[in-house]
Amino acid sequence: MQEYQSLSLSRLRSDGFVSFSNIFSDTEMKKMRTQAENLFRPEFKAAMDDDNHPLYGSHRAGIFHRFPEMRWIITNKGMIEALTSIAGPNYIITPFVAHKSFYAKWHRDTDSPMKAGHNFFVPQHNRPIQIALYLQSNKENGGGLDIVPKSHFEVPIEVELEKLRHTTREDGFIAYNRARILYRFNYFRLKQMKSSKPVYKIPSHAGDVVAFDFGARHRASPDDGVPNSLDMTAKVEKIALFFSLLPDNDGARAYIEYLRNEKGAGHSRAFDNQQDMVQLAKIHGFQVP
Ligand SMILES: O=C(O)CCC(=O)C(=O)O
Repeated sequence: MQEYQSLSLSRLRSDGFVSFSNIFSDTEMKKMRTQAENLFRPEFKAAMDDDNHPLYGSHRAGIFHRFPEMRWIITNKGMIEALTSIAGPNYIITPFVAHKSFYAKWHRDTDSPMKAGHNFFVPQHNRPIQIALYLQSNKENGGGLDIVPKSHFEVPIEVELEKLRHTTREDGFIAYNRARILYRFNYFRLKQMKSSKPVYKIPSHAGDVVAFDFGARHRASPDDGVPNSLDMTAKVEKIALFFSLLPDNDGARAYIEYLRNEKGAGHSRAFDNQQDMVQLAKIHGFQVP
């Protein structure tokens, strides 16, 4: 029997991203923005956070674990419906991070685990989904995301190339030369796949929820330095809330192990098994690790 897919899940699977409009009202967004700005006050900076980092801007980790007054965002009915439509019931969410003035360059979120030798994310249904709440519109000074639609289909080839890259002469003459030929073949296949894919700037507004496949090539829409209007004070500081959404499957378990033991091990340990969060999630039909 064919698996049932919501329209949103079909879009995510085929384009590598989907955007949910107006999940939060203007009033809710005002509240969210005030709360988020508040997080960046110096007294709320913990050892795991950054302020004005030259590459990463400012960020606050694990905000729903640390700041209970913001948990209304993850228990919002529209938010739960949107996340369920793409990750199914009993989905899992990892701790949220709040970013301020952070403009990530082109990358895939599968890059780090892939370079560490993992491939749990190769079947698309096992791949984590990145969720972004941008607290401003994506305008000239970049308040949202640029993405290359369908670039998530490149992931299996990227993984294959990474594997082949590690074949050395010590693996024997045949294995080494086979790897060289396959490497070239896959390299050109990937180049061809990449050649005809234009960049799309997702036209999100405050209140929307943007979801994208971990394997999609993306960056923060850049700040081109042009103010949004003649009023120079109109430039709104970029704030985004990010977290990963995992369907309740083997891919999720592998990713959580990877977070616990490797990437961000300190962060995930700090928020692991926090009972009030575990209970809150359970009441609302989802999970936190
Ligand atoms: O802040 C953004 O808009 C992009 C952030 C990003 O790409 C990431 O955290 O992976």
